[in-house]
Amino acid sequence: MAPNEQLTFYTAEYSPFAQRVHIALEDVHAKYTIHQFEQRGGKPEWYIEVNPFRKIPALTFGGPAVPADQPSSESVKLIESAAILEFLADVFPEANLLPANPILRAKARIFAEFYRNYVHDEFKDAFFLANPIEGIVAALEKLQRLLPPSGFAVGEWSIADIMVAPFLTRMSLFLRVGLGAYTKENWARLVEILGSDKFSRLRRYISDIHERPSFKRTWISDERQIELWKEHPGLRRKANE
Ligand SMILES: N[C@@H](CCC(=O)N[C@@H](CS)C(=O)NCC(=O)O)C(=O)O
Repeated sequence: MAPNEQLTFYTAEYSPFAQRVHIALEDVHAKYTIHQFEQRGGKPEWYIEVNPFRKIPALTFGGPAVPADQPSSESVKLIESAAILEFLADVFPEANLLPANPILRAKARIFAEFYRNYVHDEFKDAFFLANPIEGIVAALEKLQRLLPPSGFAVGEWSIADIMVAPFLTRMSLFLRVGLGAYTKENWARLVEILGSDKFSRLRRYISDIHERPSFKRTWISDERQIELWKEHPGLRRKANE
């Protein structure tokens, strides 16, 4: 399969799932066209041809070069960020987004699965639903345990890190500026716990993510992130704090 086929990436500025794909596109040095949706929800009718669920991210691969809002029936339509990352790792093997060693490959997928199955919902529950913070603290502690003493999830940067990067960095940002549905008291506790020595390895990991060129290139500014996420009804602090 030729890595130089046409690629069109459908995204929106705020989207962490889409940022996963954006990071990988940068890591593999792909040539791609970006189609950016301006707001959450309300995708146009033509987009059903690309993603029947009208979600972002999506990628079209191959077929003729056409305007992004007139997708060709000849291109392959790819959806679901985790599957797209695997696809890009396969099509651009020289980028080493998945290690060659089968044990490390399995570990990369385990890390990603762990995040998906045990951390993601705790993040949403604590930050968007104001659930008790113990869940996210315990989940992050376990995620931290999966990390090697230094470096990325399986040593070198891989799809494991790309899967978690947009979420852990948003979590840090939200905490830094107090954006979340949690009460002020729970916010302060969370800041204290995650700032303690116990979480120094996770903090180092998040700061290493921030330093990755592909991450930097795909992260809109902190100010813009805050502006976009402030609009999210779930992140507003409950009145009865
Ligand atoms: N499981 C999907 C989740 C995609 C998803 O939920 N995308 C959100 C944006 S982060 C979305 O498209 N929401 C509807 C919208 O923005 O119109 C994936 O991994 O790609």
